[in-house]
Amino acid sequence: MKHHILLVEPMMKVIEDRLDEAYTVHRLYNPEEKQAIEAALPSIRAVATGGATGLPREWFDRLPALGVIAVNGVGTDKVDLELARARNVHVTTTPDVLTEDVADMGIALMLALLRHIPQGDRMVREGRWAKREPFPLGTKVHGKRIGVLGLGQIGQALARRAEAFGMAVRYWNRSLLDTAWVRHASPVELAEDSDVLAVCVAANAATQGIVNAEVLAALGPTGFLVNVARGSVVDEDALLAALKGGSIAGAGLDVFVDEPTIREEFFTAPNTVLMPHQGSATVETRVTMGEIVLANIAAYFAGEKPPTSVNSQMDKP
Ligand code: 8YV
Repeated sequence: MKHHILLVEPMMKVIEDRLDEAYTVHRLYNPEEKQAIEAALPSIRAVATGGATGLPREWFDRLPALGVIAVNGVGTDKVDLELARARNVHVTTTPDVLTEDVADMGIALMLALLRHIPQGDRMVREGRWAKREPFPLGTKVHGKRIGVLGLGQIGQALARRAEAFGMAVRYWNRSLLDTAWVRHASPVELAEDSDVLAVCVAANAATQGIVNAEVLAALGPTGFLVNVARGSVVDEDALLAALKGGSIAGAGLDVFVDEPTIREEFFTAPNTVLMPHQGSATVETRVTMGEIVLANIAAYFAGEKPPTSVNSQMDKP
């Protein structure tokens, strides 16, 4: 008999096919499965979910047999890790494999923002170029300072790319790292010394709203913000006010607090490039991520420790 698993958000078809082959998959996002899911709750032992979705707390109570939450991503901010540990539930992620793609997205947003790529594309398509409509000059990237907020794997990959573009790298990170890049003592000091502030910091209680009004004021009217981390690390009220008031030059954002529903003010905020959380979204990486999810769930059902469990101090396999 197949084990029951709960799929919280869709994955790639090739991965879902393999899940279907191995398990009875209950799709939480499919309203037609609501009743079947209610009936299956006591037998569901594994959950597969996205990093930005996680698993709401109340599901721990609804799933008494839960043993593993396999996150298809690196963020664990939407899973209560303490509760998981207390309940002896493994939480697994897909480390390493999405680093380069998220860093690419950070650079893509920066270039799109500073060189007006979305506006140019629109102008050409709408025939306005042929009418010789003037196009605003961009901002030179080469020679500018990039401040990387959070110098983990993604931050480092982004910093390496920025260096290749001729940018001077500085960073803020909670812990001191063995690197030649200049470290600033606080996010405010980093923003003060940056033309582009690239947010790569992991979301948790300590980093919630770390990019606040003070940091944005320090970035200043010629400074650009890029966020490929999580919406929650930026104070969106302060960001919208800074964009509207021109106290920062613009923002390139892949992530938002209440995504996929985002605040309507973002649609009209000046100098913004908005993406629907696509940092890790390449075919190659999503296949690799999916394989890690499959491996973690398979290991759990085989009675082994899931290979990329983040709560490794748990005593059971
Ligand atoms: C994914 C992510 O977009 O790694 C993360 O934490 O948020 C992203 O890689 C997401 O997990 C897919 O739903």
